[in-house]
Amino acid sequence: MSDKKVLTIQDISCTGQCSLTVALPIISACGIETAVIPSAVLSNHTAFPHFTFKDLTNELPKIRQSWNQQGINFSAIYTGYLGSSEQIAQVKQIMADCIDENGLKIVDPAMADGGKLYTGFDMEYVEKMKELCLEADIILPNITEACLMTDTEYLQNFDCDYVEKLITRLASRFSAKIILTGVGFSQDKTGVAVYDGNFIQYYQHSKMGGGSHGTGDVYASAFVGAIMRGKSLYDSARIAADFTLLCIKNTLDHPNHWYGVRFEQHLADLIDMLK
Ligand code: PXL
Repeated sequence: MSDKKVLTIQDISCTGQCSLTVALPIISACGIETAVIPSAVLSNHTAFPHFTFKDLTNELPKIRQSWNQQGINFSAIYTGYLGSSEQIAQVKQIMADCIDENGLKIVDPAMADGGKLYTGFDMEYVEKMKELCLEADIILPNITEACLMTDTEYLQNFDCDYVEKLITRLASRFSAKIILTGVGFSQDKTGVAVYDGNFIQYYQHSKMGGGSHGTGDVYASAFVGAIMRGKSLYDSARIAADFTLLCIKNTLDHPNHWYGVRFEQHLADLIDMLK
């Protein structure tokens, strides 16, 4: 197996099954060495009624300088939820200084869902996130994030024309390949639209539940694991969707488990999907 190394930069929500606590186990399970920089430490994610928040922006330049002195670099850098708009400049610097030549830059602009920004984010953060996406090789916005990044009205129900408009607008601003998530054209279907720079391909599957917290992070992490294992853009998007769906199904009968998805029992299935 390869000796590729991924660095992922996102928060540690100490409990709540999102960001680093799903990225680290999922990418590692894919057989890929995974390093982390925590962007912030929270007691739990921000969909809980209360949370603590410690921004770690000041640590980022120190970590970068230490790695630069020691020649520590990564084959890919994958970013998710970041601590503040000020932090994004530091993340750009890490992307420039700590990546191998031809390393892959993957940005999940994790900042919004269901038509709304997550608690704590504002339009200044959106503007900075757009700057980070300019650096990326692959971006994985959901529909809400794509709307915010392209000044497009958010629609809950939409058709193919709307999705193509969103992708065209994203492609005119960003040179990255695009995995647009949460793309479903009927009540009981969802999926992704994959734009490789030339064509759009869709992957649709059944929709389970009314949307669960942390599934964007589960999806992006499985995608990163698959692409690092040499799967194509479309196959990685499909495998990540199939894995996320299994995790959601595994959580539906557990109403107290509203805060995340029970992904752990399906890591073995993900490993199988990569064979
Ligand atoms: O899953 C996205 C996410 C990550 N990290 C934190 C969050 C959220 C979504 O609400 O609050 C802290």
